[in-house]
Amino acid sequence: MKRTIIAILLTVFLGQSLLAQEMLTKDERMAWWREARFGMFIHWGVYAIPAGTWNGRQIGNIGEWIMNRAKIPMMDYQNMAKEFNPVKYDPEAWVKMAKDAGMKYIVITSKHHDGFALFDSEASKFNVVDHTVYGKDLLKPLAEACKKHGIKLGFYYSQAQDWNNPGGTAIRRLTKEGWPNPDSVIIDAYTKEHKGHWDWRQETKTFEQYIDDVAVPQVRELLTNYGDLAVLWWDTPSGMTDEAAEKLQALLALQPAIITNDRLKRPNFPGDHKTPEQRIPNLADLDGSDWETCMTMNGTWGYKSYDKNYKTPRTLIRNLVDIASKGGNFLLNVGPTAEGEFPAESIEILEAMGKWMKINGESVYGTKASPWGLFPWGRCTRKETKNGTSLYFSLYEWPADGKLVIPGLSARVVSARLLADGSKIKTTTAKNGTITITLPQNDPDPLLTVIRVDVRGKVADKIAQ
Ligand code: FHN
Repeated sequence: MKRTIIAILLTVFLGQSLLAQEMLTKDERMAWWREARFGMFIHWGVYAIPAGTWNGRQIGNIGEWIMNRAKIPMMDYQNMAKEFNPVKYDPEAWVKMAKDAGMKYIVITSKHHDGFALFDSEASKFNVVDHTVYGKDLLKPLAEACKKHGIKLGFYYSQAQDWNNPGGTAIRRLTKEGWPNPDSVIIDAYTKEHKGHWDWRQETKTFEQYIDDVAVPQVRELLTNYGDLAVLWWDTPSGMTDEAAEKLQALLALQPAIITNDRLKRPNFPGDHKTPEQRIPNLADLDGSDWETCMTMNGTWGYKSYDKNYKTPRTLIRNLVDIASKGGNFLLNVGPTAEGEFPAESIEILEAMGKWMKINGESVYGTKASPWGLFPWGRCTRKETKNGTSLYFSLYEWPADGKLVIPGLSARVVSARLLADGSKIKTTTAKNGTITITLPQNDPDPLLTVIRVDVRGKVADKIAQ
C-alpha cells in the first residue's frame, strides 16, 4: 500500500516536472546563461592529494587523470582517498571569489572520472561522506552559498567514464609518458585488451549495471537533493549507449529549467550548448548554436602542485572578450587544493579579472556577437538599449595613428566614451556611414581598453567590413 502511494506521488510529481519542462522554451531556459557570459568551472576531487605526483614521480598530463595515467590500482587509489580532509574548505569564500571576478555561475565536478563523489550518495560508497575522514557533503554548503549570493550552480558529472565504480568505462591514453611502473608495456597490452581498464576489479560489473546502479541513482540524487540546479555538465561520452543516455536524460525532468551540454552521447543527444575545450572557435566554425569555451588557467583542470604555467589576466580578459564578441560563454577553471583552497595564482587572476569586469563588465554581460566579425585591432560586442544600440569596441592594440575606422554603420552616433574613466571620445561620421573614432594619446588600461559608442536604432546583425 505504502509503495503504491509513493509510486503514485512520484508519477504525479514527475508528470508535473515534465509538463513544466515542456512549458519552458529553450530560449527561456537559456536566457540567464546568455546574459551571464562568464562562469567558473571547478575541478575538485581526491586527485588534489597526490597533486600530480605518485610514488615520487611527476605524472604527465592533467592532474585529475593521475589514476589513469599512472595506472594506479583501485585499492591504492581508494586508500589514498580516505585521507581527503579539506579542512580549509570555505564554500562561501569560493562563491564570493567567483562573484567578485564577475562570474555568474559555477559548475563543479560532483563526480569526475575517478568515480569519487563530492556528495553523500546511497549509490556508491566511494563518496566524501562514507569514504573520507572529512565525512561531510561538500556540495550542500556550496549550493547554500550560491543561493545566498545569487550565483547559479551547475554540476559536472562523468556519466560513462568511471575508474572506481566497476562497469564504468576508461579511455585508454595512448602515450606511456608518466607511467611510473617499469611494467608499463605489459600494462599497456592489458589495457588495450581490456578497453582501457588496468585493474580486473574495474570489470566486475557490466556497463549497464554501472549505469543502473551508480550513474542513474547518483544523477537523481544530484537533481533532487541540492535545490534548483542551473546546469548539468556531462563529460566524455565514450562507451555510452542510447539506452543509457535516455535514462539519464529522462531524469532532467526533475529540474525543468536545467541546461545541459552536448557531451551526454554523440551525436543524437545535442543538449543545449556546445563545449569547445581549451580553444576559442573561429567565426567560420560557428553555426548559430549556443556554445561555451571551457579553459584552464594553467595546464591542468585538477590541482597539480608544480604546474605554474598560468595565463596572464590580460590573456584571459582578451579571451573573455573574444568569446563574447563571437556570441559564446567562457567557463574558466579553478583546481582547488586537497585542503580546500584556491591556488594563490588563481586568486590573483580572479581578482584582476574582477577589477576589470567592475569597470568593463557591461561590454560582456548580455551582449550579442559583433556585426563586423573580427577587427585586426580588437573586438566588438553590442547590446540593444531602450533607444538604440550600445557598441563596445575593445582594443587589443592601440592604433599608431590614434584612429579607429568603423565601416558601414548607417545609424547616428549619440555618444562615445571610454569605459575606463568615462571620458568622452570624438567621432566623425562620413556620408557612407564610416565612423572614425579619435582616441586619446595613451591607452588608459594596459589590460584592455573598451570604448562604448551609443547609436540610434538597431544595428544590423551583419555588416560588411
Ligand atoms: O577528461 C576530461 C578532463 O579531465 C576535464 O574534465 C575536461 C573538462 O572539459 N573534460 C574531459 C576532457 O574532454
